[in-house]
Amino acid sequence: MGCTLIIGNKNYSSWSMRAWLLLRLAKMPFEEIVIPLYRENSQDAVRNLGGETGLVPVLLADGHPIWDTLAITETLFEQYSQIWPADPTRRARARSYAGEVHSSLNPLRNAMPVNTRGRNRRAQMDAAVRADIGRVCKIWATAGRHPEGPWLFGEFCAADIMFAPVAARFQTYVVTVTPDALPYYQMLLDHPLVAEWLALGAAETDTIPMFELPDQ
Ligand SMILES: N[C@@H](CCC(=O)N[C@@H](CS)C(=O)NCC(=O)O)C(=O)O
Repeated sequence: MGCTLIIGNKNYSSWSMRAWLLLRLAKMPFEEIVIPLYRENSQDAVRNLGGETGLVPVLLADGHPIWDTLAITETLFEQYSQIWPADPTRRARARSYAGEVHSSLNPLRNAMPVNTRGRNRRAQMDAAVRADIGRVCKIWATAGRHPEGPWLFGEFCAADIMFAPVAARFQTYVVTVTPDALPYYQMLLDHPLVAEWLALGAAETDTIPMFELPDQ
């Protein structure tokens, strides 16, 4: 499969981060097109490349556009089975986590816009944001229960990737993670592919003012 990945600014785009990590995990060679986000013509530029919603990421697989992260995940799974756990019960649970991240955690997302190189930023913490943080920590605390490895389902897979930008948010906004979730949080930030993406984001010079919240 010939792959081109259309993504946004690495420092600011959580969904781009997930798709990029998925392709790297699948060891799928790909070309990258970066569209700086939140400019007047950003969405048109994405649409012109085949992304029908104007949002990133978009994977062009043999030229055919796939414009949603879960759809990209499932397409890659058809080629690279390690994207999801081999065991069907674990796989269903991993997909449930991924679905949860994809369709929920809105208070957390809104309070903490992704800014991977930001540090000591202040987020507005209300009960809904705290509940989201609690839910994430509860999931992270389950890591390491499988003999195949220390990740959520043993080996590093798409479920872990879904949480990588959440970990980056927690780092930016200095979120206190529960002690039982802390080892997984640190391990996720230190994963070589995650660290590579964060370094690439840190090297970008563009800024998007609405994602630059004040310091603590
Ligand atoms: N449901 C989409 C979400 C995509 C999305 O929200 N992308 C954001 C970047 S992280 C975007 O393109 N924002 C630009 C805009 O809203 O103009 C997916 O799963 O890929």
